[in-house]
Formats: sequence, C-alpha cells, structure tokens
Amino acid sequence: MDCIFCKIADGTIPSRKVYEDERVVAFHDIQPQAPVHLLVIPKKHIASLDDASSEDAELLGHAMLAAQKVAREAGVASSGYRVITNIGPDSGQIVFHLHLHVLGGEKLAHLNP
Ligand code: IU
Repeated sequence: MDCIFCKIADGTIPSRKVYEDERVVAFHDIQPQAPVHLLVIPKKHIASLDDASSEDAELLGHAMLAAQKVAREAGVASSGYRVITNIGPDSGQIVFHLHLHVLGGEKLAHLNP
C-alpha cells in the first residue's frame, strides 16, 4: 500500500521522531501549526477514526496515552494542549492514515472549531 505514514512508521521515510513503541510512532509535523505540533500514528494502517473498529479499541487508547506522553515531554501539559483527529475531506484530512495532532505552546483560540 502506498501510504506515506506507513512508510514513516516503518522508517522507510525519515521523520523527526519523538516517541516510538511497538504500536505507535510520534513525530514532528513538517508544517507546524503551533509551536508544538506533533503527530501520533498507529503502526497499523487505519485510514481514519471512521475506519476503526472495536478490535482497535486498545490501540486507540494506547495512541491517546502516547499523545499525553509526548505532550508532557514537549512541556505543554501544564499550559494545556489540544489533540485532534481529522476524518474525511470536510475536516481537511489530507493523509488517510489515522493520526492524532498534538498542538500546544501557545493559546489555541484561533484553532477553535
Ligand atoms: P490532516 O489531518 O490529514 O490534514 O493532517 C496531515 C498532517 O500531516 C499535516 O499537518 C501535514 O503537515 C502532516 N504531514 C507530515 O508531517 N509529513 C508528511 O510527510 C506529510 C504530511 I504528506
């Protein structure tokens, strides 16, 4: 499958990784929208949250906790941060491999939905 985030997950395409374990990878977004803008992805290819199933429940929880971990390590936990996942064209999703945006380091009011 020709998926850029699968290639980032398996290391074929380099990224600025901040965290990796057996199930997820976290790395810096190449076009940051905030001082801290990280992406957390499952290594398993899931196109979006809408494509996840109940068998992915543990993996999704694990990805959320990885987002918490990298936010803490980036130093934004005390001031606050946002975790977003876009789903489908109307949301602006452009990479069809589930990812959590972790945004922080400034007031994020301009990104309010
Ligand atoms: P979206 O939720 O699908 O719209 O977000 C995709 C994000 O992936 C976006 O912020 C891009 O800047 C980011 N990104 C990246 O970090 N590295 C890449 O090689 C590609 C996209 I393609």
